[in-house]
Amino acid sequence: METLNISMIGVPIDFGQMRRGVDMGPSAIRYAGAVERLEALGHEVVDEGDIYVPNAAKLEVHPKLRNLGAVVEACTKLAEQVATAVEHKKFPLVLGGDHSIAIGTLAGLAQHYKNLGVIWYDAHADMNTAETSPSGNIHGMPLAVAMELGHEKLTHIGGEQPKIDPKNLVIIGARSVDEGERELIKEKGIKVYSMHEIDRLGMAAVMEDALAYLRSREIDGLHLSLDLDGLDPMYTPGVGTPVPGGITYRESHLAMEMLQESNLLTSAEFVEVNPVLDTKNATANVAVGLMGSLLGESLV
Ligand code: 4U7
Ligand code: MN
Ligand code: MN
Ligand code: MN
Repeated sequence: METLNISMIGVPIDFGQMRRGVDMGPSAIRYAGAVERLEALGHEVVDEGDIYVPNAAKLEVHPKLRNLGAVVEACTKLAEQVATAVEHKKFPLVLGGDHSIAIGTLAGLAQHYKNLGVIWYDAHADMNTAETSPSGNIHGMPLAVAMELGHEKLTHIGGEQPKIDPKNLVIIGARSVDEGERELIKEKGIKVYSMHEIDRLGMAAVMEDALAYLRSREIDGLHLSLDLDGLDPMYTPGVGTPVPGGITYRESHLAMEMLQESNLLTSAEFVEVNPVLDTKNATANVAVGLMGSLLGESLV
């Protein structure tokens, strides 16, 4: 296994949605032993601390994009820090915070990777715009933004160009997809392995297929964006938008192990951990276990 120089970046933001507490996600993940777990695998880990998140009440508000100003400011800083990490040959490991932070992560990665692959492990498709969103919550919009759809203040973070090619995107675990998102998936030809495919084919076949697909796209980097609500809430109860019928704990470890074996992975983020909604920090503990499998732990 290749050992990495990991740059761990926390983003304590809860402004991309309405339930407070997900801003404590980075602390909860650190408390669950993320740094020690990865160092034990031989990786060099530099915990860069947290990105500054301004007080949303003092910044621009928008009727259909909740806390727009604060999300833009935090994501702009995150994009810069991720880009710097990649420049220095480091592996960015971003800790959320709600999923709006992926706008910054993808904008940062796009500075370097010109044909980035993305695995979006999530119950949701996160592809709404202000026009299609039922909630106005930006954590439901990062993939649309990365495809240059949505408010310019968001799409122009890290430059005006689209940050990902929809054909390089694979969504795994979807089971709550809005009408506008469904249309976009069809229109852009996005590869989705919903719970239906996971049930029918099994996670091993899904991951094999997903990785073969991404290889065929000749990607120059691969980012994993893992929303803890991708798993069933029985394993990860500390999330803001739980959806039953999700991916199991073992299936998730297998997916991470297969990603490690692929040798394709160049960055990752773990988001939506809300310890306030949790019991005994269960969700952060699962997140750290998955990080372990993703970055080289094996059972024997
Ligand atoms: B998450 C939702 F309507 N689609 O847009 C929306 F169901 O980052 C949920 O995946 C979004 O947790 C969930 O508000 C965003 C809703
Ligand atoms: Mn989700
Ligand atoms: Mn534009
Ligand atoms: Mn999400």
